[in-house]
Amino acid sequence: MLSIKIESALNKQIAQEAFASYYYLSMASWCQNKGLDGAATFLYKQSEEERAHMLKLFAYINETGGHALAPEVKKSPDNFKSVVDIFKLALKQEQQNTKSINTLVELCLKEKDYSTFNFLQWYVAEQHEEEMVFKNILDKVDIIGIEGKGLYLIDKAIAKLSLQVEG
Ligand code: OFO
Repeated sequence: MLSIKIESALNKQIAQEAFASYYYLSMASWCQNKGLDGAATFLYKQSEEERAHMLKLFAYINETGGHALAPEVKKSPDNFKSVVDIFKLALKQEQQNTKSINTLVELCLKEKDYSTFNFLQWYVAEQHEEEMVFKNILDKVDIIGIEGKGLYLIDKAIAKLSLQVEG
């Protein structure tokens, strides 16, 4: 049985995952508009994954005696400076979500809710994985650069990544 405190913290996390899903959707759409199909495919997939993370929370809360609530989602920006800017913002978004998950984990320990603590370990691992993927993309951007054919090559490399990433 979830305590009110943990239930409400998990519902806040639902809003975080929903925001991440819409944020990536907005980034994907921008990339598609610019003809960056590899980055668009990757980000659409990432958006789906964030939605799946949100639904996993819905299931857990409702299975544990709580009530999962559909969140109010803050508006995502529609425009971005560049694809590099997008991946920098995406990494920042992941780092913020890692902080949010860590705060939740700490709360579970404080409240002695070991079941939710255990449930959240999946998210801890997932955040590690996602931060790594976005850092990896930014490293590629640093190495290849976006001049000349660089942007095309980076888009191709990101397209390849979207075939590998599961979450
Ligand atoms: Fe939900 O995994 Fe990233 O944010």
